[in-house]
Amino acid sequence: MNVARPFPTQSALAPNDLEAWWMPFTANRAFKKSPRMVAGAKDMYYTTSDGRQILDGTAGLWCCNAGHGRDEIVSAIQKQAAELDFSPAFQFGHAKGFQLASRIADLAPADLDHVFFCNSGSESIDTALKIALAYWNIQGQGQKTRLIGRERGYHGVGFGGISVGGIVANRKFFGTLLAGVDHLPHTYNRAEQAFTKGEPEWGAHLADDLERIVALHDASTIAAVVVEPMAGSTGVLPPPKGYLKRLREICTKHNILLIFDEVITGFGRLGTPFAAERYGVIPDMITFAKGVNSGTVPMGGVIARKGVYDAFMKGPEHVIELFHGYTYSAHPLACAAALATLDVYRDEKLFERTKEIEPRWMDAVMTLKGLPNVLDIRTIGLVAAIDLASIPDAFGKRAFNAMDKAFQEHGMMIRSTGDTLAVTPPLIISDAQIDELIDKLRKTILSVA
Ligand code: PXG
Repeated sequence: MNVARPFPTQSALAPNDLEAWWMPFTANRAFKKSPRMVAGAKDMYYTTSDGRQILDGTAGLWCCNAGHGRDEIVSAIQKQAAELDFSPAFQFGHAKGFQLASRIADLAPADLDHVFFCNSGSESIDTALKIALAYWNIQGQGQKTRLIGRERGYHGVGFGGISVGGIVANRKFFGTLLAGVDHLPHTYNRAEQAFTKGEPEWGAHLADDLERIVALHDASTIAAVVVEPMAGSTGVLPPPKGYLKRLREICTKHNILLIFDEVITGFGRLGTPFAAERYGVIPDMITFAKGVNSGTVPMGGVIARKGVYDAFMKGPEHVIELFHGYTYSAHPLACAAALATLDVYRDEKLFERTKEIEPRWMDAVMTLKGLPNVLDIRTIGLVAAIDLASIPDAFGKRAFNAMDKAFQEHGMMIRSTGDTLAVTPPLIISDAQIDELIDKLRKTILSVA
C-alpha cells in the first residue's frame, strides 16, 4: 500500500495529509510522493505554497482566459453571493440567467440564439446529444438515433461524451458505452502535416468519410455528428483547411445535426468568440464551458439554433418541453462571474488581441523546432502542442517528466497528454511573457532530453 507523505512545507496552506483526495486524471501515487501544490493566483502567475511564482502556461485547464484573480470578476462573485446565492432554475428564473443567455447568443454566429445552461463541458455534451435525440423524436423521426463522433475526440467524461469521444484510455475501462455510435477518422497525419502553422493543407477529404457512414446506416437513422473544431485534449489537431465546411455540407445534405464542441475553442482561444466564426461554418449546436467565466465558477452550456429551439415550443403551454436540466443550471454565482468575464473580454478586446498576436505566437513556438526529441509542433490561435519522442517502453513518461520539471524547476505550468506537451496560456499574456514561456519551454525540453 502506498503511504502518503505529509506535505513537506510548513505553510498554513499546506494540508496535513495527501491521502484522502482521489485526484482526477492524475497519477495519484507519483503526485503524493512529489506534490505540485498551488496556493494562490494572480493574472498570469500561480504562487506555490512555498512562495514560488509559476507562469500559467495552461490557463488552468484551458479555462482562465482572462487570467487569474481579476478584480472585476472576484467582486461580481462576492456581490452575487451576498445578494442571491441560489435560485432554482426549474420553473423559476433570475435576471442574470437571462442577461447572460442574451450576451452569449449575441457572441454566437447566425441564428445560434438560445442557451441551455449546465455546469461543465461534460454536461454540455450530454445535453447537446440529448437535445439532438429529442429534436428528431418530437418531429416524428425517432428512428434517427445514431451519433457520430471522431477518433481522438474529447467530449468530457459522461457516458455520452466518452461514447462519441475517441480517446482509447477514456473508453476502454467503461463497458459497452452508448449503443449506435460511429466515429469519423481523426485528421492528423504527421507525414503530411508536420510543423504546420495553423490549419494544415492536407486532410479536408477525411470529412468525406461521413458519406461512407451514411451509406452504411442510412441518414434516416443518424441524429447528429459531433466534433471539436480543433481537437484539444488529444494533443491539439487544428482542422485541415476546408474540412469543417465539408462536414457541414454533408450534414446539411443528409439532414443530420452538426454539433461543435467548443468547450476549449469558445471564448477567444482561436481569436474569435467561437471557432464557428473563424471557420465560417454554422453548426446546429455549440457546446461551451471553461472560458465562459474564465474558469471561476463551474458552468457549461449549449447554444442551439433557433430552429432547434422552436421545434420544442409546441403542445400545451403548461407542459415542460424538454425533460432535462440540473439543480445548478444557470447558478447565480456562475452567471454573475460570466457577465463580469464577458465585460473583461469586451473591454480589453481579448479575442481580437489573440487574433493579432497569433502570428507572433506561432513564430515563437516554432523556434523550438530542432530541439532534441521534438517530432512535431502544431500551433493555432493561442495554442501550441509539441510532440516528443517517447522513451522506449515508457510511453508518456518523457512528457510527464517535462510537465513535472516545468513546474518544479522552471516555474511554469504546462499540460502533458501522451508524449505531447500542450501550452494554452491566458489570453492576457504579454509579449515579454510569451518570451518567458518559450524560454522556459526550451529549458524544459532540454532537461528531459
Ligand atoms: N469537451 C471538450 C472539447 C473539452 O476539452 C470537455 C468537453 C469536458 O469538460 P469538463 O468541464 O467536463 O471537464 C473538455 C474538457 C487538457 C484538458 O489538458 C482538457 C479538458 C479538461 C481537462 C484537461 O487537455 N477539456
